[in-house]
Amino acid sequence: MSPLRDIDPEIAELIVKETERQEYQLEMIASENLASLAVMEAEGSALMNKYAEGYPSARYYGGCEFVDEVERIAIERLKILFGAEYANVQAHSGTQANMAVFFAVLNPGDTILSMNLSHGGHLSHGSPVNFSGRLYKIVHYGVSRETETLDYEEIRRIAQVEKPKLIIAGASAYPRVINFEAFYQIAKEVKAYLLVDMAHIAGLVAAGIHPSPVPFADFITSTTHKTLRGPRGGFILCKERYGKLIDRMIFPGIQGGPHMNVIAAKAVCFKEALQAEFKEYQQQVVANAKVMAKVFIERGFRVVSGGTDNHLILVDVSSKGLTGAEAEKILEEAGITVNKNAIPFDPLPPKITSGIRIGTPAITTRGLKERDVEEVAHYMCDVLLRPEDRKLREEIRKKVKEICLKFPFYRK
Ligand code: DSN
Repeated sequence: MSPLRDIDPEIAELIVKETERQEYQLEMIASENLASLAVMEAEGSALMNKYAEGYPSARYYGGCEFVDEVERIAIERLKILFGAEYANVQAHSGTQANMAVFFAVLNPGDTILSMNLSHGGHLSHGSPVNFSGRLYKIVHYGVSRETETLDYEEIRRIAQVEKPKLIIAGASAYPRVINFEAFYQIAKEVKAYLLVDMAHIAGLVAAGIHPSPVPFADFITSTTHKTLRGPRGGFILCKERYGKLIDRMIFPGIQGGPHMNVIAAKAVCFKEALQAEFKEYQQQVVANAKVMAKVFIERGFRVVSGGTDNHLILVDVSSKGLTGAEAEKILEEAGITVNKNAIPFDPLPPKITSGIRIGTPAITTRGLKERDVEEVAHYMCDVLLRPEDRKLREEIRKKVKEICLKFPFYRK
């Protein structure tokens, strides 16, 4: 930190504050995780200085011999990790990965069938405020009102009526297993391409805990920083026959130079994910989320779909007279970070919401196990059930800090 302190103490100080926030609070935003020091070292390396437009051995710049090797290693590891035919590791983000797939197979005005954002989908799957919603005709499926889970017969019905050119499976707030084979059958029946955006569950898929979309999808997009626990970034997997098309759509289609430092960090993340401990970690992530759901239900909260199969739960806090925004604030004051989140058929607007989304990837990285999560979940329920009690929030904040001191933030 010293060169930064010398040159820019203002930014240095803010980095220290944010690092301490992450270190002494419990991070339960379902899309966040804590990358290892090895990943951070690779991302903060001299590779960030290198321009390398193009692909290994076919660059528009000299001096690429070492970054070529880095990108080749990242691609090979990623293909092995997911058993995929083809991989592109240059996408700067999940949204860029999705954009490249759309540009590869769609023309403006074509129809996409995807999950409704308010039922757990994602902005880049066709929200009107996103490029995807502006360029394409979007038709949504959602979850069933009764079960709050995907109803594949209903998705089939919509697909048969709307005849989409692309179907997207994947979500950012869906706590249940997604049946990729069912999506594949539907896509085949209506002759649509199938894109699986597995950003949230990529780590679970890599560890074999969630069924893999690889045998079923034409294209798979993901980020690298959620359950996969790498740097912020994206990637695309596809069948060999689409590989060159996808490469061209990422560069020169929608991006310029790849971020070679980030690609190096992705390679490190993929190596970590190939280790046996990664599977144990992912199993613990799910076990911890199940405990979290159990406690919330025992304490009288309504949990969307009645529980979870993955790394997150959605709690309907309106069942206790709170809005999502209020619950997020109360938990923050108690040292616990979550995000307000729409629940299916939410009557409240997205900036208020009736729910909160709670994820276990980051706390599991710190080493919390079922007993610890049970304790934390009770603290969360305690403060949410007594929203007027500020003193209780201060007390819980101290307890949360003790837990944080017990479970290290930094990991080699
Ligand atoms: N914004 C991310 C999330 O929180 O789920 C998805 O990209």
